[in-house]
Amino acid sequence: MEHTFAMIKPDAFENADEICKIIEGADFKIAEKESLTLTPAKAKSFYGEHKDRAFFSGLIEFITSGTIVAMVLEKENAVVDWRSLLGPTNSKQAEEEAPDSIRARYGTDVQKNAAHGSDSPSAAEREIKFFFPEFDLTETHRTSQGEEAK
Ligand code: DAT
Ligand code: MG
Repeated sequence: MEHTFAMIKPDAFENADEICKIIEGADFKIAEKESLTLTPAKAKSFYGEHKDRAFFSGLIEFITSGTIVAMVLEKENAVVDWRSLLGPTNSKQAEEEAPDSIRARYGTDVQKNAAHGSDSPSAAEREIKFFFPEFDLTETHRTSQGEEAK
């Protein structure tokens, strides 16, 4: 079973319960879930790959501006399927190309885009460990009936 990292961003925190229902309705198991506010240092580390981009300081300011929900999602093809449910990075583009996507429904533009998803299995592993260092990626956290595995 594959895992990916998902984060509901501050602009969509008020819609977190609704977004979680969409996630579970798309057959993901939410294996971990924690609400927190990122410090600037932690945000810079998480988004380190973008540190030289012009939008970096705005991104850090935005992502630290309120509560986020960090989650581990479990599903076959979790990485690709969560990116697909998210939609394109820019919520304006998402509204055109993927109107049912989470970024179309809950985001606003290229910065305030409601949620994050790991872009590869290796990024998923890094990002899951960043927020949930104890998480066991080798374990399946649900049975085929959708029940909690012990
Ligand atoms: P994604 O979140 O789809 O993986 P990314 O990794 O390229 O996109 O960028 C990380 C985040 O940075 C993205 O969710 C929103 C912000 N961002 C990306 N491109 C931007 C831009 N041109 N202007 C402002 N913010 C941007
Ligand atoms: Mg990315």
